[in-house]
Amino acid sequence: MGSSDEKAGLTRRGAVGSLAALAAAPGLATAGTAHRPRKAPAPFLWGTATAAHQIEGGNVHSDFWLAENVKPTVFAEPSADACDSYHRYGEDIALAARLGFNCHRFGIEWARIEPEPGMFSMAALDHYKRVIEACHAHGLAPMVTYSHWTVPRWFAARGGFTQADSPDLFARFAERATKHLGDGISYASTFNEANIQRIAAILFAGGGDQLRQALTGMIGACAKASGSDRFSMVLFEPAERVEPQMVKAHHQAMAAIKAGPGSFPVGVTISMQAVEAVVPAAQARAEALRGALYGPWLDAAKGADFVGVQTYTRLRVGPDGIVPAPQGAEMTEAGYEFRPEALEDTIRYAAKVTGRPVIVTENGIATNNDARRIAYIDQALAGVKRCLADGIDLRGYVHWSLLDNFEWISGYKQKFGLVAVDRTTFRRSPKPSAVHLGQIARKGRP
Ligand code: IFM
Repeated sequence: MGSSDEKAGLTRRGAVGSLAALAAAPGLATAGTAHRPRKAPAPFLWGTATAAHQIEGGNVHSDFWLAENVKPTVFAEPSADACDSYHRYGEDIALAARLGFNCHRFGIEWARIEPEPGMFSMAALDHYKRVIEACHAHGLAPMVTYSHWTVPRWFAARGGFTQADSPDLFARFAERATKHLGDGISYASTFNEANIQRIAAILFAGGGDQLRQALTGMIGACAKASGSDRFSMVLFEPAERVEPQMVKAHHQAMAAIKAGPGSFPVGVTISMQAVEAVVPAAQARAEALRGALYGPWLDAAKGADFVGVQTYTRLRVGPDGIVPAPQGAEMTEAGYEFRPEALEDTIRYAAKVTGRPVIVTENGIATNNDARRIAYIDQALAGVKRCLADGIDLRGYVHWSLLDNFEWISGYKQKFGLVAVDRTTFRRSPKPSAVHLGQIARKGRP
């Protein structure tokens, strides 16, 4: 006989059990059964997000590892050991649970699971099984990202998602991973920020010709090092070259994941920044930009169980195109405007366009001033609250990120974490913002 809490399903373990069960219940369960009435409201998801390459360390079979280490490279520094989370995942998960969260978003790394074409590593799959088990042991619902930008080096060297058969290869990986891990998964997304090429085009435009040349040099060096005439990385391709195959890959992977084992909601996450016209005359242009940036993937998400919204700032549009932040605006360490209000806008837009449940799968700020992180969180959550009050089907808030980590081409300088990581000892030190958000999470509804 368990305690009365256990009987009532109120223990942390019980809460996750019921999360998984409710996830599989009507409402968020499957696109096919979406119109059945919900039996009971699922607990609001409160979590932190991470990505395999950004925290694990030693991701040597991935395309990014090569790109970080060739010359020339656009990376400020290599990922190297990252946060050593490949070995310290247990510590990370226990910490997230202690802080008060009920969900943990992390990635499984294709390059580790399939380091050579068709060669699947049971050791890597078992590793991720242990990560999932650790989540359950600590009362966290595992939310798994199947692809967070990195691909196996062999896949990049054959042309990545520019190739017509790339959806089959991605779906094969998704199928093998799900066969091994599906039983324990509570939520999954196929791609992280599937539309990243469209956002990167805006971000990278600031780097001008110099960045473009450096990118060409780096990709050429990667191709040469791989004995290939090409090397295709998700982050650095123009959308037109990869998006059609990635959309197919999403659908095929979703079908492979749905084949089980396991029965859990599957979505796709989209980088969605608010898009605002600075004058009425720019309204049509702003709408057109919003449609171009998010449209194809919001369409794809209409057939998914949820849409993952990932918001950091806003884009301002004038009659001639994107304009800078207003003079004197507070800027984050990532170089864009401090704009927590953007989240409310993107949640509303994603819900309206897709008609699907929304989960905020990322939202956060790069700052060395943790008091500004707390202010950012509070203002973003005020928007979350208004969305819920208006009846928007919003199922959770997952903050980017649990740890200070490898911020892609910027290296380790930008601090998005609720928890600081010593770069030599890997010691984790929660910041006041971690305690702050954890306390909010413990209360349940925002
Ligand atoms: O670090 C990234 C993450 O990998 C994807 N979304 C945005 C984050 C902050 O830039």
